[in-house]
Amino acid sequence: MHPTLEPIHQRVLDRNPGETEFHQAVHEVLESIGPAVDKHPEYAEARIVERICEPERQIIFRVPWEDDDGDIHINRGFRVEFNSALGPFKGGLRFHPTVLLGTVKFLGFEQIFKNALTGLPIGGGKGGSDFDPRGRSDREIMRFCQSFMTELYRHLGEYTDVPAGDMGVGGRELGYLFGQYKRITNRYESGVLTGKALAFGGAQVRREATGYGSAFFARRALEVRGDSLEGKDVVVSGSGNVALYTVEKVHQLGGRVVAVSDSDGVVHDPQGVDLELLKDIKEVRRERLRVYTDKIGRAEFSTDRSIWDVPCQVALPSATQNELDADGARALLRSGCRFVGEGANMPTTPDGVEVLREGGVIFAPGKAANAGGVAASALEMQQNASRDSWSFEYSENRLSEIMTDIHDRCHATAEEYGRPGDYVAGANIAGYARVADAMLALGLV
Ligand code: NDP
Ligand code: 2IT
Repeated sequence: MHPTLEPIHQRVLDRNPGETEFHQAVHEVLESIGPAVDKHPEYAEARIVERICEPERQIIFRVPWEDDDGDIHINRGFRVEFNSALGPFKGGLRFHPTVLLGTVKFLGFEQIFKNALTGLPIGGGKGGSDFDPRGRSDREIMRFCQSFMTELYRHLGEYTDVPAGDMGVGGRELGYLFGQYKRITNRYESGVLTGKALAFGGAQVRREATGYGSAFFARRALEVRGDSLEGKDVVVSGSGNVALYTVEKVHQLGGRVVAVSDSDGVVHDPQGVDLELLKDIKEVRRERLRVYTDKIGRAEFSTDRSIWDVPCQVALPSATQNELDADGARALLRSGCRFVGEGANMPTTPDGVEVLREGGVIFAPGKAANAGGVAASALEMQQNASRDSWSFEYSENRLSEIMTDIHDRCHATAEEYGRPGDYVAGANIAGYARVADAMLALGLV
């Protein structure tokens, strides 16, 4: 780490005890922006790094709700409004039992740089709750979302803070959240949430965007090296929103996804997973992945096998943070994997990244590779602001161009700062410089 950043890093650790995921995300960024520190003394003078590491505002609140049996539950809600130099705070909501303040801060911190990389006018934020949606009825989900929004609405606005989905939050949840926001505020403010269903102000391709974008990034990274996804065996962890639409686009681009997973285990289907069946299981029936083998006899479901042991040339971790560690990375190296692109946020551990880097694997960090979701959210905001709606084809083309731009900017920035091929350095420096320039221009706020 650059010597001037070390005390700043230490102060972040001391002031935010126990927030290990936040520490990990900050370390990764500070470790790689050293070359920008030398080139831009004006950033240090304005204390840009210190300011970026401190959220503008953090909201923590009680979320009481009643289940179908009349029992009362108390969850904790969060919204961390991290940085609004480039636009309104923007980032998803995660509903998952593991969510702590440090989880939301890691995601919000990543979001600042990711959103800057899109080149669109969006700041960074994140929110969520330790609510566990698994096994809950639609009515329970609705009551939880209504209670959550009854506090959160006062902090939101299309020019202030614009949430979207993340793990455990999709079109259904955003509908209940929007309904409650509209009821409390008496405003049909479409642009206050993105990822909405098409039935009420949503945009074409937002649902598909993170997965499609991740596949587009992989296509571009291979293309600049004279390679493609054509004929490649691909492993995609998870089977949620990001994973499903990654599978869809990889298949359209000529690759074959041979394994997907959920938190119970791994499906290995060497002939290529059946996407329609997966969508039916996960999106329509909301069932567990293990039922896949009821219909597809040739596939195997395993609870003790690591997905990274499935041989592949491309791996797209798209489930959750720290799911790909050094052992997983070594397994990928053994099977000849050439490219790892993070569909999820921070799915690779620092040790895992190190193994991949030493092994010569092309590695694309989440803040670049999964930026398609939030980019499509910004396009949804544009459409809502102009009361317009674009076609699927037009929206997908915009997304594809944005992903190519993000790739090329990360690639060029890495070269410019003496780290050719290092997308981590390229993404962090390019995102950081964009935010830093805006913060300088806005004065000490
Ligand atoms: P979903 O809730 O739709 O899906 C999450 C998937 O990951 C599920 O299949 C889930 O399985 C699986 N999973 C969760 N924890 C584990 C675990 N410990 N081991 C194995 N599998 C696990 O979420 P998304 O697809 O929306 O999000 C996935 C990742 O992508 C997250 O890191 C998110 O932050 C990131 N992301 C999402 C974007 C979006 O637009 N949705 C945009 C950019 C990034 P199970 O059902 O068993 O829990
Ligand atoms: O991690 C992410 O980029 C998201 N969950 C999407 C955020 C958004 O506002 O669309």
